[in-house]
Amino acid sequence: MSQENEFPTFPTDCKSMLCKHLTKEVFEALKDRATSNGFTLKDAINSGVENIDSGIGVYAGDEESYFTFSKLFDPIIEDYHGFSANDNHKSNLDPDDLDAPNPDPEGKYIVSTRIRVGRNVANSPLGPAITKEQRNQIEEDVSEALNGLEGKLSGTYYPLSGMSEEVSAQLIADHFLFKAGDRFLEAAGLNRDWPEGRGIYHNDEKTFLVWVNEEDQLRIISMQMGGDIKEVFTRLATAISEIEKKVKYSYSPHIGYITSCPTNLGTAMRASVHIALPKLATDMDAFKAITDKHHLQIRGIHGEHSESEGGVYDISNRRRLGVTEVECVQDMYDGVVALIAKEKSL
Ligand code: ADP
Ligand code: ILO
Repeated sequence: MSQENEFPTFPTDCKSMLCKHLTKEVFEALKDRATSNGFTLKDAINSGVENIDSGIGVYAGDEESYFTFSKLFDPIIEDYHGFSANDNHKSNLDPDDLDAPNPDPEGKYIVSTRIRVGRNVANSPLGPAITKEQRNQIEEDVSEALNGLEGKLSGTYYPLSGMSEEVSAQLIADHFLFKAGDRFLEAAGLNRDWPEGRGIYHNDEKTFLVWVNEEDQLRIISMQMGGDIKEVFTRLATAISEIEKKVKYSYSPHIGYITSCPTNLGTAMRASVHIALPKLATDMDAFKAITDKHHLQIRGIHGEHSESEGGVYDISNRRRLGVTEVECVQDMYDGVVALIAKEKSL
């Protein structure tokens, strides 16, 4: 986008939700607005303007962004989550309501299970608009809260500053740590002052982890090998409520947990399995028919925007807003059962 705050032009084959919903009229109505943190429309759309291959293309700088720029965010939220401006979010983190016996007790298909939620700290700007001092303060407060966790959640906080290249590369390869230099986050202003203020907390077994100050201020993660989805969910639910005793999360009754990317609003939950489906992978239409039916997303095994390796895919819930946490995991579970049944039949 030019410095003059002009309507951005996108190539005709651009598929992002930004280029679909940023009409000239919406742009003109919002272009001179700013939130009380000084976050502008230009800041909100920069990632999608610089990365024309974005799927979404927008980020919020604070909770206010969702209201100040609602003419752009509302249609994107409705398009992604099927959630309208009149709906209200709902929450249910009770593991007893989840019907998910291990779909693969012999371990033939499911390599590992991971469920994460995003959380941000109440009354703070989000990552795209935060100052270095505010970010460092959040790191201090959150790491102190995490270091006080007990029992199976007890662990250690490792700041990224000072972590050796070797250790961080291994943590990334093992799927525990976020990657540096993501170009979508870079253009959203989320990589400013890197690596200061960022870090990872984990217990000894690395079944419970928290990313600090990546795309969201907290990414609370429960993961383990195999397909015991209920055990992973139960650990996560306990961790979320234990951390909440010390950190107040940013939450709106309308759009749920506030996150910097609108795809994560609501539950902010992504429940995934890494699953080997080598036969089904040869018929992507059949594969996608099942994932679409169960509202699932297919990713590669090194995170978003990565490719599959050896017929192993990352399968996760797509909807996060207007559905409960239990429903998010149930979507994933029901779809995985259907995928395994199809793979077995081939
Ligand atoms: P998100 O944090 O939004 O869920 P990514 O898709 O970037 O985002 O994944 C983050 C990391 O988590 C990546 O290293 C990815 O390989 C890993 N991961 C995701 N799902 C699983 C899983 N079921 N088992 C093991 N690792 C996983
Ligand atoms: N801004 C990126 C990613 C969108 C959804 N994923 C995450 C990690 N928030 C895009 O528009 O493709």
